[in-house]
Amino acid sequence: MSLMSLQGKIVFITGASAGIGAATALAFASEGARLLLAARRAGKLAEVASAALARGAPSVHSIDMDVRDHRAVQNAIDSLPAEWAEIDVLVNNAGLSRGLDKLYMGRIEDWEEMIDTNVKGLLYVTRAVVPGMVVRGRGHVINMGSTAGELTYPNGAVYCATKAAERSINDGLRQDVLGTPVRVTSVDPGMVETDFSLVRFRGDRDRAAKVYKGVKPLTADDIAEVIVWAAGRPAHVNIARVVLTPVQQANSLLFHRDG
Ligand code: 8X3
Repeated sequence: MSLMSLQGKIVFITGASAGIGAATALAFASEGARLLLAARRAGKLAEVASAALARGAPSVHSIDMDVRDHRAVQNAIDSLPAEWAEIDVLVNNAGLSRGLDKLYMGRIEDWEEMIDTNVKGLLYVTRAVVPGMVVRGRGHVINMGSTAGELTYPNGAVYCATKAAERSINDGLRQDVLGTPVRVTSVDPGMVETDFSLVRFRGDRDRAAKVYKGVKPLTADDIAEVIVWAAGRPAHVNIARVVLTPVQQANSLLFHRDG
């Protein structure tokens, strides 16, 4: 079995300034990959870039990009310097949740932000990057899904719908690249302790902390390890989907909380 060496590979990660995206950047850096990092927060992204270089990435190129703007996404990919243009691995990580409300009481602007980022943003980046992979005859797209995409939970209909859409897009893309060597993977975590809940509750730390109460959640590093593992499989192996949860979580509705 010949594992895929990640040394010198160009890995493009969206939402790379924090959480799972930042942890994934560092994990690929440890494998000697070259990192193309995109996010909206240039300051935070610069910190991740420095840490990645310290971890062993031979080079890092950062792009200030909002995945919700399809022209900006296409332009960013079209204008990459030649030495960065041949993306080997795309990690479609940018995503967020906003609010936890009954559907009929939800805020329209929260819905737009989630749908524009998690669904349309994923499509825009995929549309801009995958044609080059098909032409080059190599590439791997790794999408961030969620247990929320398998089973809808109360007050989360729109967020869960965006992750159900990710599941459909992931499976559709795999069918549409069939006949090329391009691989397509979805990594679907349950509860992960990042700024996810803080963002969902717009900075309300007490409410965010309650989400993780009595449960030992997954960490961003746990997810990054799985992403790097999927990318490192031999070229003939496609990992279609990985679902991972804390031991204290059975699915998106059922937890065992201590105390
Ligand atoms: C994140 C998992 O259950 O908090 O996608 O929505 S959950």
